[in-house]
Amino acid sequence: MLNILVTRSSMPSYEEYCEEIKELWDTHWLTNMGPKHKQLQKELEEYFSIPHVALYTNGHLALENAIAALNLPKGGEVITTPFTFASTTHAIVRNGLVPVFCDVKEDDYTIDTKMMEELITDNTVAIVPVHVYGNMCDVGEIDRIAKKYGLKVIYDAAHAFAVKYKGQSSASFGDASMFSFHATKVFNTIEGGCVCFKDDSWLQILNDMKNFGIHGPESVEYVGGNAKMNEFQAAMGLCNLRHLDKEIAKRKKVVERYRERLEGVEGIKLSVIQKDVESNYAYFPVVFDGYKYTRNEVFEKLAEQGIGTRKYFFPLTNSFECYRNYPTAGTEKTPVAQHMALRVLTLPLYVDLSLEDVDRICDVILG
Ligand code: T4K
Repeated sequence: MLNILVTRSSMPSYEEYCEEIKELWDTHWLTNMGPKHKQLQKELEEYFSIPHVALYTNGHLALENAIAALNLPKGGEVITTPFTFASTTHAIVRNGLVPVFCDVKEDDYTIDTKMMEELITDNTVAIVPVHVYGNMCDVGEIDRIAKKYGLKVIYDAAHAFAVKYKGQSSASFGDASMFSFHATKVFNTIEGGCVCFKDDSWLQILNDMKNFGIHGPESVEYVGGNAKMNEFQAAMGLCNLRHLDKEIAKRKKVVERYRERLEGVEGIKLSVIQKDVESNYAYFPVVFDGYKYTRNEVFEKLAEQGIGTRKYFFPLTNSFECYRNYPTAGTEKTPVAQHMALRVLTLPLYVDLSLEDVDRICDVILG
């Protein structure tokens, strides 16, 4: 009986983290944009090659704030995908906007730009696409459509840390991109996230909004919340960033072994390797379509052997109970996404998953 979970948080050594947080006992400075926060922000701006990074206590609040910063008219429609984590759709709705669900592509599960234009109405105000599993959306086409119709674009890049398209960081597309630094992500700050953007005017707005809208010592300009990253989170990020390249290389080996074992098996479909994209090997989704076992059977077979997998992303967000009364909801409007959601399973993937364990997982799937 194995005990393999779908992922496992990357962590620095105990000693490295203790060394990083040691000075907090001297300064007693624990949060509110302290020195670790400032340092991580600077290091990430360099890492992403982007003028601005606003750090957050988690990715969800980063996305909510990024959308709020656009100051879009309430009731405006936002084109998005239902093949994502609950967070994406909730962030749109919690901003008083209406999600309009666009279907996804069969080969990489990202939003299908061919279907996008027919969903645009006079009420459309923005597009929130998702670089799902780290696969890049068609950023060129999204940019063209956004410009044609005067729409804002905020990427949910929660899965796309360290991904590059034609050598350019995934952080550099659209009006802004949100990254999640949750414990389960390629790069983590325990919980955490950020918004990356180029427009200098956003800096003050985002920094104010994550700090109760406080603009200056005696001025509150926005109805903000509290979404600041604290110093322990930032310290974890500083440590993890040092090891990231090495870790991604290890993830790559795991993914390559999965591909060696599962590629070409009848009824098993793997995500396409995208042209011009440098992957972060964040997730390993497998679609069981016409295979000798259904997705749910494979899930059970693996679970019986103590191997945890996830049905990311089932159910689709447009089938959530809380969106039942939205006229735009309903999985029948996004048949490809629904087809995938019923058949996809993400297999265990983390830095020190051994190739022997990958083989055992594949043996169970193929057995
Ligand atoms: N947009 C997208 C597209 C997202 O995928 C997410 C988050 C967001 C936005 C929002 O970003 P954040 O606000 O979360 O920063 C997980 C994560 O909680 C969530 O961050 C992530 N997406 C989503 C896809 O997955 P669960 O409920 O599946 O996680 P959980 O707790 O079952 O953990 C999965 C496995 O990870 C465990 O079996 C073991 C391992 N694990 C987990 C934790 C919590 C660890 O090794 N260490 C840990 O501390 O949601």
